[in-house]
Amino acid sequence: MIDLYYDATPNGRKALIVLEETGLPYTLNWVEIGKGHQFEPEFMAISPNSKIPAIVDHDGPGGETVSVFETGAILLYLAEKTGKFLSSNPIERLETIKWLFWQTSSQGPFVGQAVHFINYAADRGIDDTYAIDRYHAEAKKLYGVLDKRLADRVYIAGDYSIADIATFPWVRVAKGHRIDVTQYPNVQRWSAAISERPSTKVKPKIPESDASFERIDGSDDKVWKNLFDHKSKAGAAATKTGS
Ligand SMILES: N[C@@H](CCC(=O)N[C@@H](CS)C(=O)NCC(=O)O)C(=O)O
Repeated sequence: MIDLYYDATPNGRKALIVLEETGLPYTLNWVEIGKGHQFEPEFMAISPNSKIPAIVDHDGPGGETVSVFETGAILLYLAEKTGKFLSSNPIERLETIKWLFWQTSSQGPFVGQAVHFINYAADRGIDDTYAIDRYHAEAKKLYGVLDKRLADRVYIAGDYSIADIATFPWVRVAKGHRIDVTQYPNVQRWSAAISERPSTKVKPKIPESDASFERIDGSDDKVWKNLFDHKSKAGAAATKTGS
C-alpha cells in the first residue's frame, strides 16, 4: 500500500494521476498547504522541503518502507516499480527522462512563478509588472517549445509516459497563467486527448469540507503567510524541525 500526501495543485495532481494510471492501491492523505500542514514534523520527515506531493511506499525495494519527495523522483520511482510509462527501449527512455527533467526544472517552476505574480501577488494588491512580464514571457516560450515538440508526435516521448503525466497538470490550468492554448495547436490537441483519460478526471474531496479546490485564496492572510511570506515560512520550517 502507498500513502500519498496530497493537495489539489498541479504538482499534487502529477502524483495522483500516476497512481491512478498505474493502478497501485493507495491511501490519500490531505496536506492542506494553505493551512500550513506542510510544516508538521511528521510530514517534513517525509518531505524535508515541506512541499507536496510525497509518497510512502510500505512495500518498497526488498519489502522496505521508503518515502519519496519531488514529483520527478515520484514519477520515476513508480514507473520503475510498475514497469509502466517509461520505455525499456534506451532511446525512448532517455527521451522521456529528458522531457521529465524539462518539466520539473523549467516548465513547472517558471509557470509556477507566472501563476504567483499574475494571481497570488495580485490578490495582495501587489502589481509587479516586471515579474509578470518576465515569467509570462518564459511561460509563452515553454508552450512554444512543447508545441514544437508535439508537432510530429502524439505524446511527448514515444508512448504516453511520465513526461506527459508531469507536463499535463500545468497545461490543464493554462488560463490561470494567461496562456491561450488555442495559440499552440499541438499542445491543445495533446492536452484534449490526455484530459479524456479517467485518471485526469479524479477529484478527491477534502474530508471535513467535502470541497475540492483548484485555486488557493491568496487574499486570505493565513494562507498567504503559510505559502508565500518567506520570513514566517523559513521561521515555521526552522521551529518545527528545531534547526
Ligand atoms: N519541485 C517540487 C515542487 C513541489 C511544490 O512546489 N509544491 C507546492 C504545491 S504545488 C507546495 O507544496 N507548496 C507549499 C509550500 O511551498 O509551502 C516537486 O516537483 O515536487
